[in-house]
Amino acid sequence: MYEVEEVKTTPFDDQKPGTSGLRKPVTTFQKTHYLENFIQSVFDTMEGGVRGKQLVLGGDGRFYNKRAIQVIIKMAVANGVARLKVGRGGLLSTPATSNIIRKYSLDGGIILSASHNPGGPQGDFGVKFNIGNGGPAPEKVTSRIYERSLELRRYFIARGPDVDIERDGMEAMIMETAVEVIDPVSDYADLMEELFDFEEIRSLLRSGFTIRYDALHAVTGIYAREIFVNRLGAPEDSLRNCVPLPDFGGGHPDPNLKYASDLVEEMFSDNAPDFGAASDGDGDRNMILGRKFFVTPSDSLSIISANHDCAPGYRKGLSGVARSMPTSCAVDHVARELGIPCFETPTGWKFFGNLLDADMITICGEESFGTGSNHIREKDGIWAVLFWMNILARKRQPVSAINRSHWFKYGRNFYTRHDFEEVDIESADRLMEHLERQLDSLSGNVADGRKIKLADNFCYHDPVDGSESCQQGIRIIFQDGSRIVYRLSGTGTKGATIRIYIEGYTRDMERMEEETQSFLGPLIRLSRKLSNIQEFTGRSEPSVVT
Ligand code: VG1
Ligand code: CO
Repeated sequence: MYEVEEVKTTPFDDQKPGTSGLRKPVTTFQKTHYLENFIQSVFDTMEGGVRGKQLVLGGDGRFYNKRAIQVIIKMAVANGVARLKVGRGGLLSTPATSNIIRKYSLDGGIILSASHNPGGPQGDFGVKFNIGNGGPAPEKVTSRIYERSLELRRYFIARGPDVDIERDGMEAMIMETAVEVIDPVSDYADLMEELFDFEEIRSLLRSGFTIRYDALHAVTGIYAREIFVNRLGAPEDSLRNCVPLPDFGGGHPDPNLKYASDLVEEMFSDNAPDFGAASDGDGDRNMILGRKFFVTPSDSLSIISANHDCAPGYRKGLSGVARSMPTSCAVDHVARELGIPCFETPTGWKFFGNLLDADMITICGEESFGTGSNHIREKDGIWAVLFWMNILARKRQPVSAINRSHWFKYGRNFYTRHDFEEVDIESADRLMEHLERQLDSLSGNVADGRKIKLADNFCYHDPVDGSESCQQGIRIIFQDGSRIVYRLSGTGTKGATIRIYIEGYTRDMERMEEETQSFLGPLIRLSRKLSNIQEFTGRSEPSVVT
């Protein structure tokens, strides 16, 4: 019924994976051979060859997901993959995929997602490749894939009928490949039950504690229903937008103050629930809200780390923690108190992989609404939500009270990120060069009355494999602990996005409750001045402030 065809193709020159996989407009992926070329490049560069390997395949359900799933199944068959597990309906969140790879000792996985980017025919699509530890392919692997894509002249695909992926339990032997359709939720939900005290959370919910979870019409809807409603007993109306849609209902599936505005509005209203949360397209990001209270992702990482012993899975203690460089230094204070190391890595989850594998860290996170631990090798939205619920079930205090007492103990790291999106690429490059040129003169100098301790372009030396990743962002660190960081996004698909991260620290009780943008006002103005952003880009204000 199926026949392998070798298809002649010509290479594309733009298949270089960014911060998190290959991300392009859907229309690019729809070009003849585009998806196929990239997948064949992934297969061709797998260590020891792809023949006989066991892989998992799923996606966040966005437009083109189902089409791409069929293409990849047929390419896996043609390339002699031994076993391919496919999420039912083509669905699998990024964290669930990571778990499947680890639980079943697979060789890797393919996740079809452009994460928080909008979907639909005019939206974005993406392909992420994860390796045998369950984590995103490290740079040495993604560069191999890219190099291969530049010389690819043929790919293999099986011609034959589409595979029915709508029923789990289905298993078919297609040529030499066992194609198995799996329930995308149950293994993941089981893992969560091992890590957190579900009984305690159930009792919190029974006590009248109310929650609202917004899946933003993306993949976590199916996980949220099983975990929060079926297993934890939360009422049905705890769920918002929990049916995955190919266009995410027209929105950005990005859990932040701008794109999850309906949830934010509800959480800041007078009859707000006690706890609110949201996740992104592929389920690896999270936003945590209390009644009339927003927890910054950097604070969330710090609070989870400080309260790790609330969750049964972490009572043995933490071996260390890590944060991406632009993430606020809040967790550093917790690490110091716990007497454990704190690592600083470049942006992107792939940089945590080695530290997790070597058990040098247990919990890690990024300012971009990503938190996770050694339970898998991806950031994990629902995990973070459950961690918070477990802390709340233990402490029986409002989210705001937990966050405030954390500030009183460790001091507060005020933090904001200003994104200038869809900027002309050349102007963005020129702005970065302009900053780079100033670095020497800034170091040791004073800007706006603040002494600069260090100004550099961040270079990471991986302590596990000795690899070096430089040019990871310009950072200006002041004597008083404040920081300004500049970098260009590696996930956008339209022009360039300049991200400016601004952080200030205080232990002054009088200033703890100040509004973030006003506390950081002088630093924000300085960040604009040093970069000359208005002149380079013509923009005076950012498009997104988080
Ligand atoms: C952004 C975030 C980064 C995150 C990455 C992938 O990258 O800043 O922290 O790891 O997205 O997240 P960039 O290069 O645009 O700043 V996801 O949820 O897309 O897998
Ligand atoms: Co994501």
